[in-house]
Amino acid sequence: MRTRILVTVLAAVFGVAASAQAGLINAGFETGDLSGWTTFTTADGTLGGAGVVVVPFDTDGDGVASKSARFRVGKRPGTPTPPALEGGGMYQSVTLGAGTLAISADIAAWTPWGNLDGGLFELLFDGGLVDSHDFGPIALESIERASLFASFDVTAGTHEVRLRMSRPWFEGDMSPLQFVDAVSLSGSAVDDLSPEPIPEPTPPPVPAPEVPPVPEPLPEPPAPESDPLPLEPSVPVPEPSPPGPAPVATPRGSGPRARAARRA
Ligand SMILES: [Ca+2]
Repeated sequence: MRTRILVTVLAAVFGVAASAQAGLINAGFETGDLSGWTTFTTADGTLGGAGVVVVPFDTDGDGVASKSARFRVGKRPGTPTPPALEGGGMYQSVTLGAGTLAISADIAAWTPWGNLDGGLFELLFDGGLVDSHDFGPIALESIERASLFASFDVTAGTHEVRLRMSRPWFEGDMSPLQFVDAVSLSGSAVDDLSPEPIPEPTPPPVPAPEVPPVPEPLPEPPAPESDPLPLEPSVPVPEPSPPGPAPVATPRGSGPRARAARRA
């Protein structure tokens, strides 16, 4: 019974969350992949020869690695020169209420080689640029970090959040890597769509268990009449035996020598 109620509540919670999509799916890439996101490239851009992967990386610089989306953007090899800003990124749709929306994201660039451009990061909302950061030249074996942030009012409905990264150079094995993590939406536009907390269902009153009548204590069994202690069997005290007849004194010297002596 309890299990069935719990399942119903969970289904209700997730059902509401899934239908409203109030907030980004997999905003911190903790699924280990790009679930919830759709990738794209610019006309002559690439996201990297190895594709986009999710790897542990300290994108926000707090000393702790967290799963982050990793790109290696640039102009796709083989496309005609001169190079333009090329690359790509990812986006997803989100349903919002009317109100204020704040978007933020942690970004970083890293290279073991050094490069003229770590990447231009752009944050777009419904296709419009709302914030950007250009890492520019990046030194040998260095990690550069920044964050994107924008806050504005939105109307109720479905909107698109997009991150675009680009560089003016060809992408190759020695190109710098771009990282994105903790894409976050907050504000009243998100809060208003958050599912109402569902109160715990009141469990039906549990009838008090019938208390079985306490059985009357059984009358104590009458104490058995105590038999008189059996008399100790009388042990006949043996009469002291009467003294025997006094021993007759044997006259000394009853032998032949004595008789001879008395005769002398
Ligand atoms: Ca993460």
